[in-house]
Amino acid sequence: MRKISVLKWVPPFARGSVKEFRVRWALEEAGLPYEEEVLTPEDQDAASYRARQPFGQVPAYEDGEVSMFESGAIVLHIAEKSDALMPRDEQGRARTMQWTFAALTSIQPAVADVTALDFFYPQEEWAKLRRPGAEEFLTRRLGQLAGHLQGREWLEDRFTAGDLMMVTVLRDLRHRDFVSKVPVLDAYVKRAEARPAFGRALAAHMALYADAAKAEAAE
Ligand SMILES: N[C@@H](CCC(=O)N[C@@H](CS)C(=O)NCC(=O)O)C(=O)O
Repeated sequence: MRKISVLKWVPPFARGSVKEFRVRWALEEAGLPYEEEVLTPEDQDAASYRARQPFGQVPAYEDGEVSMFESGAIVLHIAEKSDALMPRDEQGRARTMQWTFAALTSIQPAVADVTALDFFYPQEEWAKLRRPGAEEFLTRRLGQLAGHLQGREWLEDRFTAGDLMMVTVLRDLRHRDFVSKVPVLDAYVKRAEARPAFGRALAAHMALYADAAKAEAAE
C-alpha cells in the first residue's frame, strides 16, 4: 500500500498548507489509495526516518516500488502513472513538468518571502524594511501568472499536476488578498478547490488536526 508521512501536529496557520497535502490531492486525482504514516517530532528525528527524508520533513512517500521525498517530485511520480494528472504525449508531459517547476521555483519563493514575514517575523524591524520589496515582487509575479491564465481554465488546455502544484502554492496566501483581489487568479483557485479530489484530500488532511482544533477552541 502507498504510504505518505504526515505531521501529527502543526500550528493552525499551517493547516491546509502542509506539503503532504499536495501528495494527498494528487493521489485522490489519480484514484490511488494510500495510508498515512503519522509522525511525532521524535519520529522526524529518528535515524530510520532521516534515512528516507534527510531533513526530517514531510512528505516522504513509499509505494512498494519507490521510496522518495520532495512533494514536487512525488507529485510528478504519481502523475507519470495517471492520465488524470499528466497527458501521455511528449509535449503534454513536458509542459506538465514545466508548470510544476514554475510553481515551485518561479512563484513559491515569492510567496514564501511574504508568508515568512507574516507568520514568523511580524514585528521585527528588519522585516518591516523588507516587506514592501517582497510584496511588490510577489504582486509582479502574480500579475504575470494572471496574464497567462487570462481566458484559460487551466495553465494548459486541461487540468494537470502543474495546476495542482500552482494552486497549492497560491493557497498559501489565503490569509491575505494578493490572490483573491485578482479575479482571474481567484477564479482559478476556486475552480481547483471545487474539484472533488481536492475536497477529499483537504478533509483527510484537516481530520488529522480536528482534535487539536477543538482543544484550541475550548481554551
Ligand atoms: N521541499 C520540501 C519541503 C517540505 C517541508 O517544508 N515540510 C514541512 C511541512 S510543510 C515540514 O515537514 N516541517 C517540519 C520540520 O521541518 O520539522 C517538499 O516540498 O517536500
